[in-house]
Amino acid sequence: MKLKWFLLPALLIILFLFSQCENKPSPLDRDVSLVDPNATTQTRALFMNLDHIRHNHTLFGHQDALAYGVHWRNDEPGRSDVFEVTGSYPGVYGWEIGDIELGASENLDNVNFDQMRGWIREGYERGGVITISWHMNNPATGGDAWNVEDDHHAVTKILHDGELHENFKNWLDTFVEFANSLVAFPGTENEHLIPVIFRPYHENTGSWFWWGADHCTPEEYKKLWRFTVEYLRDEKGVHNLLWAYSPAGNAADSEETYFNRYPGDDYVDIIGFDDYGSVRQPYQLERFTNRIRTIVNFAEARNKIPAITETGYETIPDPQWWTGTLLHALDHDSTTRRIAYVLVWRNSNNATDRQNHYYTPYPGHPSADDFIEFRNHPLIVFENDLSDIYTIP
Ligand code: BMA
Repeated sequence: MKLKWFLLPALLIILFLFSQCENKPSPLDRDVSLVDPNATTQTRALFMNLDHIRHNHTLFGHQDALAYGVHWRNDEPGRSDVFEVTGSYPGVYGWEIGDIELGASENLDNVNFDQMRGWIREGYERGGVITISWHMNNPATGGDAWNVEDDHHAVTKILHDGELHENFKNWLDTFVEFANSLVAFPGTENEHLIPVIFRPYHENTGSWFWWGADHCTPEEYKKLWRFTVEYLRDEKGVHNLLWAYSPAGNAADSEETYFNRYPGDDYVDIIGFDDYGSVRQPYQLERFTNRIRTIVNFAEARNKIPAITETGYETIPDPQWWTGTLLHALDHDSTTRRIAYVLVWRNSNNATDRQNHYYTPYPGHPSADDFIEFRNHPLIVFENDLSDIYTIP
């Protein structure tokens, strides 16, 4: 059949419109400016997708989820208290590398680093998000992260004292090696480094860690953070990190406290806070919701991602805590609903570790039913609900 002459322009217009459709940028394909302009594709995708998902959902995270639970430890692959209660793993996995700087084979909670690497890969390959904290030992005293008596000005020393500075760089190198060893789908075409939300020097507005408020000036803290970013990113070429700043809860009560020690927009991707105080009895829920709102606003004003980087109610003595307190706050209003994720702390093993130090239920725990209800709420996302967040659409 011959094309009628008057159909030709229409055909050209249709072809033109099609070509425009193909070139139209996806809503996620915007210019995000990360701490690391050379971040890997998956790291960039993680940021963009979290930033997208958070408008409708909040991811749920658990520290050390795959390593041990209240009544089991290390022995059975696939176990997780969260999974055993809800039928899904958490959407976010928190891991802790304290003691890696000593060359130890296990972290300060006796989690073996080789196994941790395996669990990180397992959670990531199922589509979960990985975040790492570091209770680094005190580099000036050799004591642990909480060793702050007789102030030793560790931050000043590692920044300015030649020998300690070199030692500190060696400590950072242990993390460089670990970050570079987090490889997904090894040996396949899709082999790549696992993106990590890295959360060093946390709760810095309190004074219980050597990097805390009473032990260094705001300028020294910022210098420490920026040095760490620049050393890892520029000197060591680590490009699979998003950087999370997570001061203690009360820092989220005012702009002045939050930003007093903030290292700067060029050095932070995730704007977080750790809050245990306001989510346990006597509840201070208004304060907690205000803090979430404040963090969301701080993050959105800077094109960052807001998160509750740590929270929880130890042993969850309130059987309705998940929906009555946590969900109540997360789902409070259109602003609180835009927080990207919430991570609760670890389920310490009762027999071999600290007793009564756990933050999610295990099967049979009085808050288990309420935890299932929390998990089923449309706002809340566990690993089963996650679609691919490591591809830029
Ligand atoms: C703390 C407690 C400690 C633990 C540390 C690092 O909050 O859980 O028992 O050693 O975190 O994971």
